[in-house]
Amino acid sequence: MKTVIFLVLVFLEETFGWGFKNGVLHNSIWLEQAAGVYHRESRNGKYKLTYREAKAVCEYEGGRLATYEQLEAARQIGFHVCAAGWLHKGRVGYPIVKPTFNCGFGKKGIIDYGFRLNKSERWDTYCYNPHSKECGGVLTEPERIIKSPGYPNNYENDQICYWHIRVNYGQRVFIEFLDIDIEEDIDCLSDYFEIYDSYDDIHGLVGRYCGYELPDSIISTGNVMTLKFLTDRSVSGGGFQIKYTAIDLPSKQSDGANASSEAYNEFEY
Ligand SMILES: *[C@@H]1O[C@H](CO)[C@@H](O)[C@H](O)[C@H]1NC(C)=O
Ligand SMILES: *[C@@H]1O[C@H](CO)[C@@H](O)[C@H](O)[C@H]1NC(C)=O
Ligand SMILES: [Ca+2]
Repeated sequence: MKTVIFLVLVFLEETFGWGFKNGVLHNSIWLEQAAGVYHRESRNGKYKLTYREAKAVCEYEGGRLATYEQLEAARQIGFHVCAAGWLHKGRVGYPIVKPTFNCGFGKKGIIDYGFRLNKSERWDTYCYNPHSKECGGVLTEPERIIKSPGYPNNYENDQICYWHIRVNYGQRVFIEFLDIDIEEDIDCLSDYFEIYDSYDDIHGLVGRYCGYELPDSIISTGNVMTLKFLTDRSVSGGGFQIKYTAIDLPSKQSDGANASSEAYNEFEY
């Protein structure tokens, strides 16, 4: 029974490019890339950003606050997020494609809270960044070495890369770090490399990495993993080199490295 529910939900999610992140229905990175618009919340959780902070979050990733029109254009191609965020000039709203009663008051369109007089109110944010230097790709080989762009030369600033690894169903992904040199700071806020135990950057964050120390190897719970590499405006490094290998290890029990299995737990009601 559980298995059936899981398969159906994953199918729907992949179809619409949506998922739940912190209980919020959220678009996958694939749709966000197509739209050039994406939703961000504070690292401390939902509705924690003032207008000034929201602007900084977008600029930090090389983008800017989305305008109402940009958000609507994204909505037209399916961008849907059930969380109000700051927009250009202090407007607040969120895009609804599929109305429900607990989200968007049953209405479809941009749910518009208008231009806020109080810029100290706390919401999430919507950023626009169509020109991020994208890199990455979809990898289906059983084994491969993934390098940061330009490796072993320094990686570029303002870069965002996603690698989507998909091995045969029933197999799992074994990830080994061969080299890492990413601008180091506490909590890896400037540049970072992230691993998700799922098909997008919404579910199952395994870890965020920066600095020089080689992290432990990781084994996924399923046959997909997503890697994300994000850099800010200044200070670069040699980058990273990792190797993934498809392994025949059908069950989810962990042995050695523990990959998060959050992605799947959510569906086991
Ligand atoms: C503005 O909003 C903040 C956060 O909700 C609140 O603490 C503050 O009192 C508000 N200021 C005014 C003038 O209403
Ligand atoms: C992996 O996680 C499980 C459950 O959270 C825990 O019981 C187990 O000790 C962990 N194993 C390792 C090697 O960390
Ligand atoms: Ca940097």
